[in-house]
Amino acid sequence: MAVLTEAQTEFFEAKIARDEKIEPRDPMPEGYRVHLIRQISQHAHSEVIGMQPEGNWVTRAPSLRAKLILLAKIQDECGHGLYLYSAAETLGISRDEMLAQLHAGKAKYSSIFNYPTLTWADIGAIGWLVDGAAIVNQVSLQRTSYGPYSRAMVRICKEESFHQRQGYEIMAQLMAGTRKQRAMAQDAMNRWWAPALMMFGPPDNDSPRSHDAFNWKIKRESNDTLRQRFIDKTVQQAEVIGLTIPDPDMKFNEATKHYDIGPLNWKEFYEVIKGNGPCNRQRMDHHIQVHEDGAWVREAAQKAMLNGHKPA
Ligand code: BYC
Repeated sequence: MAVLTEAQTEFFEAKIARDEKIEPRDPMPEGYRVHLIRQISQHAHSEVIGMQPEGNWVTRAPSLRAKLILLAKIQDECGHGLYLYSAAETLGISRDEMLAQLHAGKAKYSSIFNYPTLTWADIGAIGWLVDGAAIVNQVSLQRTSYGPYSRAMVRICKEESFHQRQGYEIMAQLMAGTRKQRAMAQDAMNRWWAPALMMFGPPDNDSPRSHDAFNWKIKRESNDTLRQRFIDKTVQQAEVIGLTIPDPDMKFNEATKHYDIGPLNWKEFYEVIKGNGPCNRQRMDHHIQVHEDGAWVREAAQKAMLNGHKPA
């Protein structure tokens, strides 16, 4: 780990002050590099682990059209993981190291993917609420200070907006259906609403990483600001299709022009990110198993590369 010279520190700070992107070969403080590796690798792991709850419904999608769209969405998530692992690799960590950290429980992934997908409506709720929340966070991250991360976000956001509409379409179709279908959609809404709000991270007064993240312009808006933006957008979308927000305390605040919500269960959030959510064990076991099963593919690909074969 090289300590920056005074001139290098000045160069880095001047670029940050001018809102210019930091690029892989630029001098950067060690803390900045480590902070980014943590966040980008956790973001990548989230995309990849996020394929599991959706994959649960590929064979049971209610039509060929729904199945094709779901498959395309899951493939997109895999692609997002790849852009993000590549962005993190520019900071001097290998993909193997990132995966080892995930498997050892040292790297987190988004809390949201530790909840089960019990019905087809959950696929709608994930697309609409989870991808919807991800977009709000990621649009903000397009302005992050690290060039490769920022550019990955631009590309990812374009695809996420299609995902969000895919989910909303499923919810709208169910809400236009039978009493049983409407109940199924509402049940999914009831189970996914609070976990989706907690995706934005802990409240601002309990967010230890935010201070550095703001100084280095990695984070451009706070957890609570983004959470509120998502709430304001989503309440109206729910109303249009007749879904009820599962929060008896929620009300529109005339003074602030925002929706106020009731308390969230942060104890549950911390349990989930500690590994004690409903599906943590299942998600990690599956990831490790598939990684081990795929070892021969990685070995064969590496040997082929060493023998001079270029990927197609
Ligand atoms: N889940 O100080 P804080 C998708 C951790 S996937 C788990 O506020 P920060 C999709 C946090 O890491 C989209 N852990 O941290 C894919 C920290 O612990 P460590 C995923 C969380 O970094 C498939 C501690 O709590 N998006 O779209 O300033 C299908 C304190 O938090 C969570 C991203 O990853 C959480 N929800 O802010 C469908 C976005 N929240 O690391 C959809 C990129 C907090 O110190 N990440 N923690 O051990 C970020 O924007 C920020 O890292 C966060 C947290 C806003 C999440």
